[in-house]
Amino acid sequence: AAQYDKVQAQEKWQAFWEEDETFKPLDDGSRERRYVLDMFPYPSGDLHMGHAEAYAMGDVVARYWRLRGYDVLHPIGWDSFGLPAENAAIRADAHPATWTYNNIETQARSFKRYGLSLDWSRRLHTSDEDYYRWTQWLFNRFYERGLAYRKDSFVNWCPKDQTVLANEQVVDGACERCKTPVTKRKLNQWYFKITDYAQELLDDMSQLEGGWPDHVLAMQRNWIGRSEGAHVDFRVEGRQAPITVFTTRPDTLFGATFMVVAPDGELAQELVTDECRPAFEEYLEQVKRTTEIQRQSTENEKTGVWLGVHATNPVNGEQVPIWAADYVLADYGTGAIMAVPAHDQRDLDFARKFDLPVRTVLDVDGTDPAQTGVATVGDGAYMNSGLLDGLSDKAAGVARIIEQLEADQMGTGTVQFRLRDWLLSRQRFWGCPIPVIHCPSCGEVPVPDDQLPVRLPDLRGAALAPKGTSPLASATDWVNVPCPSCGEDARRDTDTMDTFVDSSWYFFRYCSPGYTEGPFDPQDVRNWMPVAQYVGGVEHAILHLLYMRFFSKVLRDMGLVDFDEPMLRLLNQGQVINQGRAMSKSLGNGVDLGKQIDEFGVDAVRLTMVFAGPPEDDIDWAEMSPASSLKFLQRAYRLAADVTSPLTVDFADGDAQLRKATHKAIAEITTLLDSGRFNVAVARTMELVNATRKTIDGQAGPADPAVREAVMFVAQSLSVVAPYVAEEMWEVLGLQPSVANSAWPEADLSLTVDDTVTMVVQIQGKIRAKLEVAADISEDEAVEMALADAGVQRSLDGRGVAKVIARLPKMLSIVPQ
Ligand code: ANZ
Ligand code: ZN
Repeated sequence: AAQYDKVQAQEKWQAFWEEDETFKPLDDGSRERRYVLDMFPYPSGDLHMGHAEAYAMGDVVARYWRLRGYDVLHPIGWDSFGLPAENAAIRADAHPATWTYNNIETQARSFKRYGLSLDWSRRLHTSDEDYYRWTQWLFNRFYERGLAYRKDSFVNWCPKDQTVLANEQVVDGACERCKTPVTKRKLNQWYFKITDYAQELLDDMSQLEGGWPDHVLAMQRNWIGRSEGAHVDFRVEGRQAPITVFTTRPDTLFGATFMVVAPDGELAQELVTDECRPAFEEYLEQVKRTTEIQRQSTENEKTGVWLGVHATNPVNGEQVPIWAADYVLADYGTGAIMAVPAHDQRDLDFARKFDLPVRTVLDVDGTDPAQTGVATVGDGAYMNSGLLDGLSDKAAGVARIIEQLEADQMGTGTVQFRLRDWLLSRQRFWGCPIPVIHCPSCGEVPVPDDQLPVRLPDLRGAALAPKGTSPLASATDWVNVPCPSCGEDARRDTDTMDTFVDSSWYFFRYCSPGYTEGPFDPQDVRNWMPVAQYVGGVEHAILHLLYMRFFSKVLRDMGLVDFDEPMLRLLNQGQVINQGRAMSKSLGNGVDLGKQIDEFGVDAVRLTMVFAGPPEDDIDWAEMSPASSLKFLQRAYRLAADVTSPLTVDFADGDAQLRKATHKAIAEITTLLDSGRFNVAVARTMELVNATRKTIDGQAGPADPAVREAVMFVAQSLSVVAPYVAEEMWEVLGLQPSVANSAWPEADLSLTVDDTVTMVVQIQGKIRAKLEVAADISEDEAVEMALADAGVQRSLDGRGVAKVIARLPKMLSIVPQ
């Protein structure tokens, strides 16, 4: 029997698609445009099983939409700056570019072999000069808008990588990349002011509901962390300005018996008396050694020191002591809190440890926290609370006290976000240089746009080894430059940008690759964006997806784009695991993608990925059988080889039963692919293959016109998953190449209706209606149809249904109430 030769087919069609530029969009407005985007890869070695799954899913969408007649943009590029390249370069005494671009070439070859429907002409690398030039240009725009600024602060420091980390890159107190426990360091660093957009990043998620997975939206909502509450001012004797605290429970103000400030904030330094300073300094050293996670843990034994000063509680004039303790964070709220031990567990633990007063101001459940050691929270009847006594509802209490504080000018209602500004300075080499020059006279001066890019100097090998300062500082010729504004001797900024900056705008660049007047042509972006489908791993649920949303909003405010949200739909594909666990070197359970492809072919590997389950679910490769996928593909191919009817045949003359199966399959698979249920679509294709085989081997035979119609659709439907075999089938059918250029058929619904039967509807023994219904009608459907009938309605005369007796599909009897 005829066989499809997988290796030969792969080579043949890969060459054809490339030569034909099959996947280059027309971009002329003749068809509706759709942009399908895969998160671009990091060039770490060759492609692996995880890539294979993610890109298979994106390709299903891209190929399907092409068949549906859209002009599809499906680009590829590389996120090619980053630490692994730099570390490899130190080890190999080479330049990071060597490792980077070698890996990119390897991956590019693998992508092509994997049969992805990509437009290679738009390929980009974020480490290319003509890309990072525009990253710097964007930095300048952010700077002009006050959205890029420098400040001194304690930052997360990875002692191993010798670089700062954003909060998002600290996982369980350790460096996300190398797992080394993170410490704190005070540095002057660049930040992007993402907090200006906190409310909008939250609000605009309403535009993403339904298009993005709920759990991703929940994670973003959490990360942004909006809290409603109040700022309350506490006066300190001898100090001009009051200390302002942020609290979500201003209604518990009468129970505030002490204050706590962050030990590593400026306030503590300023407030501490000379007497208390030695103990404080010692405590501060201890705090710097603790990780963020330990600090925030509620389990932790409370620690702290008194600063030697008091403040005045604004509602009752009481003097309360001010402490420094590490459970208060310097960079949340105002870095200072009013402690209400009766109603906040952390404050209560602290009060009991240091013997501070506990005053209950809310009766929640009759218990007394001072006795039980358990803080009571939530709504309760106010007590010892002056103007609040008599109220018993939190919302009312909060509103009442804010009203009073505002009247007395001692506080205001406010909203606080957990989201911090985005720390973007990195003391590493292989990244985009921050385009700023520091001048003794002019201060910080952005490098003028016409002098961009600020190219990386040529450093390699040992020169890149981590020293705690940026490697760029050692390139003195590069560092020392005249000030662009006054000409005096000045120094370049020696930090590079977080690589998440690079990946926050790459999808815009794809719309107009090679554009030289700006990062992108606004008209091209208007044409293609927002992205109709974004595909990538859930590990980016916070970082990348929040940053790129932020960038898009800034670009919108600059007038460069005209939408709020750049990605309308998001698919997080699952992971490929093996024997129940993530693949890892130490477990030795890795599966090599190249070997799988050599053995079973690209189509079988892709089919296995897609058929395994819903795209969002993990795939355990140990439970998969690419061999049976290959067998199925051979079976599908043989259908095409068996067809004997001429090209010009009239399908209308075909076998009715197979036609019905085909058109049912068209209708269902269309709906399934539209709704992202790719695995079920494959299952339906398999059913159609079986039905077609039966017809070929049965009375109708291989010359029946319905067989040709069915096999054509099998090829089209398979082409979104297993493109090589589909092209071979299309060719064997005598059709013009390629199936990727063919038009998705429309289901003829008249062919799919099932046989109908007359159903009699009786009410109290009298026939009230006769309805044409499907032979396999369900009781629910039958009742629904009956109740919709005018005769039945008249007879029921407003009465409900007490009971139905069904002998379907012929008879339905209704007993009214
Ligand atoms: C008094 C109080 C009484 C509080 C009470 C809570 C309960 P969220 O919801 O996370 O915004 N807080 C404020 N700034 C802080 C900081 N920098 N470090 C640690 N804790 C801080 O939490 C806000 C609450 O966390 C604030 O409300 C404050 O404690 C504390 F019965 O103020 B509350
Ligand atoms: Zn100057």
